[in-house]
Amino acid sequence: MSDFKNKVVYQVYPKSFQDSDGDGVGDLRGIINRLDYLKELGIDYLWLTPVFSSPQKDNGYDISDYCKIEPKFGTMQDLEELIAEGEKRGIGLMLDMVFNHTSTSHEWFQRALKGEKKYQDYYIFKEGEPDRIPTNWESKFGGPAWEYVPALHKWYLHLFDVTQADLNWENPEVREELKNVIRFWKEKGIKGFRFDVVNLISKPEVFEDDLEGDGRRFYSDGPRVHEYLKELVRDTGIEDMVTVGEMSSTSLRDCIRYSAPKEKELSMCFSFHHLKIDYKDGNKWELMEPDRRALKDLFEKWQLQMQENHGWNALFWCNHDQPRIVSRLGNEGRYWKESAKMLATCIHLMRGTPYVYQGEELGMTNPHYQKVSQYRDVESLNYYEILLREGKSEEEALKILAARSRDNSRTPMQWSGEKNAGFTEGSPWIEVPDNYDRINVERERADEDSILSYYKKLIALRKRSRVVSEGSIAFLESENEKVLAYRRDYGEESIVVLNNLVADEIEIGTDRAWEGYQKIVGNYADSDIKKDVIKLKPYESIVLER
Ligand code: TEU
Repeated sequence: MSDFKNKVVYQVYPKSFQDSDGDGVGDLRGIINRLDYLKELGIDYLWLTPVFSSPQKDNGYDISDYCKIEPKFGTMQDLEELIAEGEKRGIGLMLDMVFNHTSTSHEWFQRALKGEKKYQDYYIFKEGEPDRIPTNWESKFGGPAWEYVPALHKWYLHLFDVTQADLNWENPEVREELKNVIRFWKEKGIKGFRFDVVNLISKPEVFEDDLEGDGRRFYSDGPRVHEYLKELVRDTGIEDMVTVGEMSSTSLRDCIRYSAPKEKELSMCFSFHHLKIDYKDGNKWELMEPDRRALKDLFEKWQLQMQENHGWNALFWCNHDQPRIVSRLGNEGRYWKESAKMLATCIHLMRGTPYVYQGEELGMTNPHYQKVSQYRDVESLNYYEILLREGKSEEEALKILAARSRDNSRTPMQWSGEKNAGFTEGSPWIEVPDNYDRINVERERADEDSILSYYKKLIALRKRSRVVSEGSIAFLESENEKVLAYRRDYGEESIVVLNNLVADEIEIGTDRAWEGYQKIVGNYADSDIKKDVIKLKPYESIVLER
């Protein structure tokens, strides 16, 4: 496995990063123009969400050709230039492989629709009557997971949008096709891959109704998933590349297997349990205050078990599917800056590889849209209708979207205080939040105390400190749900990390774990550190080193 422990990955959502041609949609050329910014930040890998040919029903996660570039984003030459220009700056490109499904516009699906048996076997088609749906499973974007094709007299499975048909991994020809996609991109000089919902690829032998849930228990970490991953990695020779699997509703046991080096599957996994701590009864569409006790317990459990079993965590708060973390667990008002830095500290110094999602390093917030017409995401638009049908008022439904919509993170990158935050000369495909005059790269770059400057510090610390990249982890203050505290050790080197998760002042004893340590990083200039007690200010983070 390659050495990724001291690396940091930056995620770009191309549609919203930088527009170079004034059509209001970000593009590859825009990213090339911003590479110096990423180099300055100190990141090692750039993960691009899908830029392949796609009708864009799900912003590129509906792929119609895995080896072509969507013209909205640019050309193959642009991508090659991005690879080469990245390389010059020590930044490797990671592409997003959406292998659980293709767009129904993909040639394979189109040929299946025309009756070609070979291509029908590429997908999960079930013979049947229009009034007898094969199972009661639900799509992750709302509604049934099956769609009927009258001309074929068959249903097909789509765990996501109706235009995203699930591939049949049981079919060895499908697996070969997908391996060829990896080979194609590897040849171009791609340095790593992110695999979209890759723990959903193996479906059960028998398709049956789920009497307890929406069907996910039958296909999450499915029966042959480990076998398929091993085969894919082995046959494409990507064991030494950085690979991360997105694992939907996964188990800790499976994540250990996906990421333990001896298994030769992936470098690391994204899991989402820590981002469901404000879902009421596990339901994303029911609001609840964040349960910090649960958050702490999850971090402790996953960090310690992964450590014990040689698994490796991807560390993250934000991505293109999650609301902005400062709006969610931090404070958008008085403690905006402190809380954004504190949240960064929590993640960056644990055991694993940190991911920064575009704009997170600025403390970008949710946009607080007021009208349904401001939303673009297929999931948000579907759920808005579902919530109304369930009897919620428009006002309630909008409140839920404002907290939960994936569009919260998809607003344009805030580069400057100029028109459209410097994202586009044209009219942006999705509205820019109002606060761009205050929260933007130009301002934060010039400010040593900014959130951006703080991210640079954390990234630089990982580069110089083996204890951050390789050290063991042990948790402190386990009983205190307002504090996330841990210690990392590597040989003689050691750091203690203390994070106040709330706006209260908190005193901690922590068995005086900081004796002989000195503060090296923090989000307040002065800290109240005494021999027996540390007083943490609202959202204060202190990193101490021995
Ligand atoms: O997301 C997988 C996924 O299930 C979620 O993050 C999903 O958006 C959320 O749980 C719904 O509440 C991946 C991609 O990251 C996402 O953008 C795609 O839409 C999805 O797969 C389908 O490819």
